[in-house]
Amino acid sequence: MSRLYLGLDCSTQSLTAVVIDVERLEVVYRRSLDFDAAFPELGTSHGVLPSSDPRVVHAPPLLWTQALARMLTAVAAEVDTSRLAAISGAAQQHGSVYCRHDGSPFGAGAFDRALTRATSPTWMDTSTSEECREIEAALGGPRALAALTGSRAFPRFTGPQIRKFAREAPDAYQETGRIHVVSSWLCSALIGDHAPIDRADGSGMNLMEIRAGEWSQAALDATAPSLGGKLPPLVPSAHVAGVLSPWWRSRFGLPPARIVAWTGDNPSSLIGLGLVAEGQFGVSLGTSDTIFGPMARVRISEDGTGHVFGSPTGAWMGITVFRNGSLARERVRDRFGLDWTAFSAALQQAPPGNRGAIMLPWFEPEITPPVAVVSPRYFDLTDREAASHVRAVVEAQMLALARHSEWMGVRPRQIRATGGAAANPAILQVMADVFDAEVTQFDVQDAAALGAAIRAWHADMAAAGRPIGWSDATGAFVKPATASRIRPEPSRAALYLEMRRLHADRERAALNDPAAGTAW
Ligand code: ADP
Ligand code: XUL
Repeated sequence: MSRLYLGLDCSTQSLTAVVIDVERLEVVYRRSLDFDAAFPELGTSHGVLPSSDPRVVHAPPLLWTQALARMLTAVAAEVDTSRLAAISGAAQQHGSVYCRHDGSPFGAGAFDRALTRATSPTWMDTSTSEECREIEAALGGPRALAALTGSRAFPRFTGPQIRKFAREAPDAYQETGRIHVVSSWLCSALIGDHAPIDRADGSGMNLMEIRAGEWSQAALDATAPSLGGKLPPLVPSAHVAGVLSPWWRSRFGLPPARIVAWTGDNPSSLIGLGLVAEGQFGVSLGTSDTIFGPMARVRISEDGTGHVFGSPTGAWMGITVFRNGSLARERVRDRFGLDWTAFSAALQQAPPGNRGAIMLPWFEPEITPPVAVVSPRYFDLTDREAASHVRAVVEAQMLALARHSEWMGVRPRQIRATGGAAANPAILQVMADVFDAEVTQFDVQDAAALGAAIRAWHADMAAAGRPIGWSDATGAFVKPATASRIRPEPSRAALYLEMRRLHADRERAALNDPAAGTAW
């Protein structure tokens, strides 16, 4: 009887499930659950809670466990789960969940009773600049922190968020016996006890020594009191954390499947896109835009824009993250009253290079480069035509992706694109032209969930003493969408090299001068 593996991805706005059949080598099930639509009573918009301070972006952790229960109800009804051998998952990175030391609420399915804090700061939160500065100062500056943990301090990273909580709510912090990331919170829910944090997601906390894969005592001390005792252990991503707890089995009629440690959505997408050798690159155009690729050895981003995370393979990955991804594209789309078809048509109407017009689409505070306040900028973008504005937002995003990934030291020749907006070939053509690289669209939206399913299979085989190689495991499932290869137009290569320089100039001007490029 052929075995099945379930991969889950709890992203910002939705939970996705993918089931693979490893004898037929096919994805046999896919389902996605939109948080806002499925749980209107929790009051989220785009997966997060409304807030009077735009820097504070939280979500209720019970949203994620309720979504897990709703999803497993569907999986149990629609999949032959008697063949389910193992489950793993991925989640938005950096978000933190504050729990009691006692793990028994997980076993009882009483996830609300596990909590010492009702809401979780998410990766979109930018409210901890002060804590970032303090942590960096305590550890010898941003470069020293990056050399130690793989990244300088970023407001969304878990360490600065923990520091803020410990300062603002010292009693609740003291009551907190375990601090999870979103991935280990959901893994805990499945095994019925506190789960470990895998090294790939653990590297997004500013707390782990990036080379050794262990908590850094110096970083713990610089962050919050008695933090070491509150963190779960770090484990390799292939660690089997337990089996599906009796609560899920009796409630949903599911088998005692192995639960493989959960990881971050970006490390999981690395596997789901088959990126297992240095030189390969992925770009995810989701709520955030990210560019990432495997790294055989640790290279630190000198200008401080990128991060080095662990890879589920045990090596590392470089990644640069932009907050103004899909929501910025939507902002421009909606401003001109377009749908995606009209957006794509408008994109193709304006000439490549947009006659030198540059937008810096900081419609929300930006991560790369760090921009603390909402401040979109417009340089030589004087008309109010949809075409030039659509072209400007997409070109700006692609130029930023290209420029702010140069620190990884490898020039992308082939890019695998994923995420919601990778469904749009017009956007991918701009990506191909700006990078002067071939772009292949991979089964969009599901890369992180597919990566989780493949990781579940890979770890289950290793645990059974029959290990499989990463290339074999990914190659079996990771296939480009039909006819999705988009080639760069050679005549545009020189133009976009010039645009890279112009974009860098405009960005520098905007960062140095609050009034630069403000009119449109
Ligand atoms: P996340 O996983 O980060 O929640 P997704 O990868 O699912 O996000 O991407 C969702 C986004 O994809 C939507 O917010 C929407 O803006 C975008 N999207 C969907 N279809 C298209 C399209 N045809 N063109 C451009 N963007 C699209
Ligand atoms: C990565 C990051 C985002 C989230 C989105 O550093 O902040 O990509 O993981 O889910």
